[in-house]
Amino acid sequence: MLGRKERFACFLLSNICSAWAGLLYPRTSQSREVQLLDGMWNFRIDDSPNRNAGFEQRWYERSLSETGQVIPMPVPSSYNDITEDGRIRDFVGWAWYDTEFFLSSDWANKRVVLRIDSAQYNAIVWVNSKQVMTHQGGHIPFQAEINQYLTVLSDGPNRLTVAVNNTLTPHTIPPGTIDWPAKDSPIPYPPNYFTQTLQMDSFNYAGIDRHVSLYTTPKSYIDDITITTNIVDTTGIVNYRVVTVGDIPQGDITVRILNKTGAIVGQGGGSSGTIQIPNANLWWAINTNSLHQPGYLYTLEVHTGQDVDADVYRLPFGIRTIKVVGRKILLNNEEFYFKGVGIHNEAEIRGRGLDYAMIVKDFNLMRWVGANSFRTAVFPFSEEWMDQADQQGFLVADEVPAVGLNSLDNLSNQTLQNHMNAMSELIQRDKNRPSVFLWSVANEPRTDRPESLPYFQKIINFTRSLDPSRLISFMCNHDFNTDKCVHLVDLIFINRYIGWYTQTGLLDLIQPQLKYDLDQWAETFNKPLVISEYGAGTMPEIHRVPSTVFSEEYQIDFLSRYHRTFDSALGNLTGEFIWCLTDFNTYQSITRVNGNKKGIFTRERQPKMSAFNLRHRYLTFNNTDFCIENRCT
Ligand code: GCB
Repeated sequence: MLGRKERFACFLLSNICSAWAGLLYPRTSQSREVQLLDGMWNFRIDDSPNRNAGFEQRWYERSLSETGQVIPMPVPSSYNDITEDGRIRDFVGWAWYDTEFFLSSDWANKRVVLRIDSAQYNAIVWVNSKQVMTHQGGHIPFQAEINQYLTVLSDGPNRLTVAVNNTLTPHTIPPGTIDWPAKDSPIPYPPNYFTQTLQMDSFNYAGIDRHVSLYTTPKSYIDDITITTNIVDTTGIVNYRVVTVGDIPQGDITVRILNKTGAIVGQGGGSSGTIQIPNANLWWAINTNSLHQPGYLYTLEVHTGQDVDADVYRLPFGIRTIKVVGRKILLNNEEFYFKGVGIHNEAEIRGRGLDYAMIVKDFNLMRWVGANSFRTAVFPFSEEWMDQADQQGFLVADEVPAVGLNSLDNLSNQTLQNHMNAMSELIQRDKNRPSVFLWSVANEPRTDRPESLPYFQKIINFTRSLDPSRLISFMCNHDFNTDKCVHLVDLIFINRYIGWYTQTGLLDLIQPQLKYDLDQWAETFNKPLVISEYGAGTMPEIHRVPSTVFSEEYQIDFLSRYHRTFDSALGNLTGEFIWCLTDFNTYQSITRVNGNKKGIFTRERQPKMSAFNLRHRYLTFNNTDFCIENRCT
């Protein structure tokens, strides 16, 4: 059952209520099986002039290979970087995929769910020529029960067809535009020529970039679980709520909490309740306090009965609290400072899509530099990625893809609906993660106009109504005296580029101007203040003494001045997130030489000199005397 606030939110926005169906990660158990459909699929783009041939000719009614020439396409991956064909890299419109699968006859009497963990941006899905689901928005899973479409359960293949469209409009999250040459333009263009303009620097990777899976549940099943936790003295308080579908009497639901060794440490019954765990192991962040074990997870195990038809689901969770007190952030009632990294990642790693090796590599890099937190800029990362944050103990600022809402035209009712939808899906997916301390509703939105206020009031209130237990903010690039919405947030995040986008090359201006800026924010708002981005573009192996922009020395000089200023403002500052962990691909522009180069690691995950600088800072926090040139005073 939905809570009162959630029902009210759904009443206001009836078209987003589907998001309140459960999004539990597919996990095997005594009652559930999972079959991955990842692999080599067939693929073709629809480059017909109106991009509509696939629908006009009903490509979903046959094998894609019968409709024209197909190429092999790995799923998961973004299709853009896979071929040598610039038309595929830069394609805008419907891209078509299909594959075939068999099911074990054991699945005949089970509920079968098809889940796509992310398709960028719009997707339509058919099973055996029948449309089974649609979804708008990348980076978030969507799923549907498909039993009625599986006409050939045991004696033939099933065909799965997916059409994905990466077109962004002024009202999508993120927004963009399609630009056509003026009809009366005297300048010649090829026939049917158009371009897509992005309002973010990241490359608009597209395709099915995370797992596709089938999983089973019993016919009556656990649809959703919500856990919130609290701490009283040394006792962990675990509140749980289980949503079931089908014929499951309340009294049949049992809940157990297991510790890391599998011992039962708490029990409950019914669809909601509170379980107390004396002397609880709390969930702590890594690289923060050596007395605390980072990432301690319990398991909540739910059974819907004892017989063979019962459903069983195991959900990892941590016991922790996160609070704002004045200008401080408290994790488990202890003051916390974010030694953070901003990451622009994952769906764009060489276009490979979800990649377990790269997830582990990037977590190893974060551990190595001594970070304790990161921001998923500027879209939600995969659940496999987020699992590592829970397990290793990184606090996460979890962001929806609302990047580039930089004109008032973007702040329409239609955008708001899409934005709320994206927020509710993200919260539904990540609401049980101890690592997530913050919902970031946007990156650098147009919040410096009075007209923006109602929009941001609505999206922030809506987010709070869905999850009052976490903090809410947006990444702000305006000034303390120009922003009109920052009073709505729980803690203030500011992106700053003094010495890069402004005052380029003028290192001596960084400390006085940044200090003034931080002091003004602190005096104006009695809220925690965090630097959510600061960074300088750096070409690896370009060296200059004295330093100049784009050299490795400039990045060090730039960062050192920021760090000194942060340290001089420590009472006012509750954390810093460097921009960014690794270089990443962007759309082509003359300000980006082969992508965004503000990484402290290259795209190949090798350190620039700055990585050593940050490592030294984070591992010996408060030691500010690390500077490769003696110009940091
Ligand atoms: C920003 C944006 C981020 C960009 C970054 C940059 O302000 O928030 O998405 O990647 O600057 O490096 O330009």
